[in-house]
Amino acid sequence: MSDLYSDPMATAILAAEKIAELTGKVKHEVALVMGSGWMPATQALGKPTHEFAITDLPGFPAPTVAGHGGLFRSYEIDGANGKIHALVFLGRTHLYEGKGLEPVVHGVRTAVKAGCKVVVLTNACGGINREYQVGQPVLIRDHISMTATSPLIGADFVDLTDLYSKRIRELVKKEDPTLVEGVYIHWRGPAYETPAEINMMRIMGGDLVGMSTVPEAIAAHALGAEVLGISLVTNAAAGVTGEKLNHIEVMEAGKAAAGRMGELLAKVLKQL
Ligand code: 8IG
Repeated sequence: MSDLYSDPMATAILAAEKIAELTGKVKHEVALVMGSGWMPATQALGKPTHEFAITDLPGFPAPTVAGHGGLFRSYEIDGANGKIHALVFLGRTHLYEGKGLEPVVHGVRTAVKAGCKVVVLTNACGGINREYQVGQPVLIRDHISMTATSPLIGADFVDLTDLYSKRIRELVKKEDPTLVEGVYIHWRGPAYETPAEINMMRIMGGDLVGMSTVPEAIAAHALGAEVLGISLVTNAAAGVTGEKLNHIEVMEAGKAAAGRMGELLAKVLKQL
């Protein structure tokens, strides 16, 4: 018996086989991981053909944060080049939950093993860049990891030069020329940053800060998938406005922007 920690790849293959069995679809082509506040955006994708609890699949722990409901859905979407089968994960495991990185990246590994060649990672995050507005989506151009850890183990010296696919970013910007790009900093959390830490991050070249996405991007890329990252700025990062950060307000800002995010996602999927 393999398990997630002793053999993450074998467990991802088991989970992918279970998805094929549950959905009757041998393959999915695209995966979307929906961050907090992005759930309502999935309405723009139409009706899913299937929905299951994520815990129906091998290797997934139950989520621990309110608003991060653990579900996965299968969609059939009309794309420019025929039907696209999309896997959508609602809710994710975060590094700050203390379960290690295996559960954090299990969803994207499962998706790639289920056939997905493109992985779209969405998140809600803090804006370091003073030009960003709350409710604004930003394409992730690159990242800085501040967690001193990696989902990869062993001599897996993966190149990350084009981690956030330039090809897909250009496609998305053609659909929505108002989109800007930024550098996402991964912070373990669960505490938000201090104002001094945000200042440091700005000097380092960070535009966005959050507690997800980076391990999943690395794990998906290491398995050969193309990655698109989209951040929704739901608060100004610590010290930017002088206001304190509040998880409830952050979730509300996500809900308010869901309409625009939904349209954006639908456009993105049609292009892939
Ligand atoms: I939403 O300001 C959200 N997630 N680290 N900092 C970090 N994560 C976040 C923030 C933020 N806002």
